[in-house]
Amino acid sequence: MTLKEVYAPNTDSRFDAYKAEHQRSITDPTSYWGEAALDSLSWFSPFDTVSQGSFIHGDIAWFINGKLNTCYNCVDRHVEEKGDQVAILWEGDEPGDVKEVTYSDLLRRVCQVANAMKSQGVKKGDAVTVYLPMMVEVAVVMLACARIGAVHSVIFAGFSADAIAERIAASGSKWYFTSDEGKRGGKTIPLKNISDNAMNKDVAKGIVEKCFVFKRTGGETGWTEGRDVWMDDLAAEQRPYCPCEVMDSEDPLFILYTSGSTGRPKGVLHTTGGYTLWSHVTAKNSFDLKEGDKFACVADAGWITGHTYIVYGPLSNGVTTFMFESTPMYPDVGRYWDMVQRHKFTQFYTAPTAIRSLMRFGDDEPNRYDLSSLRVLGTVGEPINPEAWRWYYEVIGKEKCSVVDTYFQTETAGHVIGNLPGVTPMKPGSCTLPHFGVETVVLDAQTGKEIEGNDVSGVLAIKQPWPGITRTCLGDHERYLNVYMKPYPGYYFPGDGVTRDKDGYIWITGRVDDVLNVSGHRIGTAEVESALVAHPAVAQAAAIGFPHDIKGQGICCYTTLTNGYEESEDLIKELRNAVRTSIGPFATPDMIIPSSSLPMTRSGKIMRRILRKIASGETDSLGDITTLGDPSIVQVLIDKVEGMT
Ligand code: 6R9
Repeated sequence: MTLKEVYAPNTDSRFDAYKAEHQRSITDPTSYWGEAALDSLSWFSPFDTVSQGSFIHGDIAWFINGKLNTCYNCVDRHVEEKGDQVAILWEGDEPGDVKEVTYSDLLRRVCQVANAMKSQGVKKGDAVTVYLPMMVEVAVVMLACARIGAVHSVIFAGFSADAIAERIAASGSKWYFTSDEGKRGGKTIPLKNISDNAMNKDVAKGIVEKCFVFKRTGGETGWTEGRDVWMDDLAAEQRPYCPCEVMDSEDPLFILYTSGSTGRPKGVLHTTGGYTLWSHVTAKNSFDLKEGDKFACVADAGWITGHTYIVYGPLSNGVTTFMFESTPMYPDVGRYWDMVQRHKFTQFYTAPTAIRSLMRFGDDEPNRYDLSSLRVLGTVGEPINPEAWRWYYEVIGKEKCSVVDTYFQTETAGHVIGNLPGVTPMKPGSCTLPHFGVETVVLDAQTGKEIEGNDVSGVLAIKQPWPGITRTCLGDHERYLNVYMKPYPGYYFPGDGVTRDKDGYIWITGRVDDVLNVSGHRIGTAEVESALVAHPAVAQAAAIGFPHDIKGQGICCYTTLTNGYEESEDLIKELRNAVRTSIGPFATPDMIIPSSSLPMTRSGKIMRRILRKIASGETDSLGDITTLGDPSIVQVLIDKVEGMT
């Protein structure tokens, strides 16, 4: 493989134009975003002020008094000119099981579901929980909510009943969507039954008034008369036109729960004008969207990547968006490339973990397929290692496609850092430079002072509000201020470490808080630990991330057992299961290490730094362990971890 540092297409003038436009966007955000909002979105009535508020006060608002509807922007406005164009191209678990939904079809289906919801009493401002597999209906329901002003709270279909129950309770959601079952990788997932379990948990009991169920497999499910409604039947009875609710720019569009370093998952809230604009412009700029494109983001709709880059971003741009029900490995490891060949995708967007796992099977697999339709390859979720980047660029993109490394978070709505295809010279492993309107800085973690110049490291922060920034955590504005705004007053703090290299390029070095990133899934160590200590056998638990070849990070849990419990294979299985049932299978620990004690300072604080080193096998750089209450425990743990790996 060639080992170039910079992959620079001949883009000098375009790169200069980016720099000039970026400069204008941060020096005069009012005129920049005012113009962009009017150019990109359709408003029922325009805003009178572009933005107000600050990070210091946490009172950010954009496009004040502007009225619009997100569903109108994603569907209605495209129908006249391209009603017959495919809006959503869906491929099911089995290869070749394909559905095409045109913009006209989509409008009718969204309207019918919106009317069905209204007929059952769903109102503007109501929270609606959505626990659906990757079927077209997940997009239809999101858009139907947006149409009538209901606030969707989509829960990734890999979450457990406990996790759903907690989210139903937190949002007070009277309305719930699911399907009988889901299909994934040849397996059937009993989504309705999991949902029933969730709705019956103590915290959630009696909250859901109506549970709307779509049919996916026709499998048997439990049924609660009076609460459960077959949505396909109810929707079919409805008129296929439903007027759009006139939404204020700052009316909530959705909440999405995500993990933080402490406490329970937080409901990140996004609003109508700012979110819709951010998803529109970032989808367009990052992926160079053009008329007729077939854009494939193979994430799950239950994460922010799916919200912004399967549903809202591509649809507001009027291209064809792809929805994928299956996995990259089913029925074989050529699945992605087979779909590129059959559907002729123009963009393909996935996560480093998927690239790494496919790379292991060699170049022959992708080389069997015609991938020449591709123009842009995207990556998201974690830093991409240069080796995986080069494989993506050379073997998948044949050195003809741009690889866009897109850095963002649930809280940022869409991309905030990332190269623009054909514009920004690329460096494998660097997410390069900020998007328009985003002013990034490197701060000294201790002093909070900006570090000037290049070739420096620190923590990442953003210096001024952009339209897509989350406005609050549902029901807990204090937490919003504490997590994002107060650590470094005057800045937004995403929680990531960063290096700015000699050319001013940004390299994300990973979370600096207690948040793990496992296969691109964000998991709080506190969530894993509370799942473990809820088990009677566990007295104490510390969950630690360690480098993992495929997943990026694996989870290692150190535990001390309560008196009377003995370490055994069965107990470890049980504890692993406790985490699966509390969060979901994607959070299953890789290692569980029971021990008689954990390394603690004399004041009783668990020394995570040491646990991290032991889990990573970096035992020759443990640092000072003399401050530990019982230094001998360190060798015991080293031996246990070595015995497991
Ligand atoms: C989109 C998404 C956010 C965290 C974020 C960071 C990591 C995401 C990245 C990246 C390096 C990239 N992250 N994209 N790190 N390079 N291109 O994943 O949202 O689930 O909220 O996670 O993911 O650590 O802070 P979310």
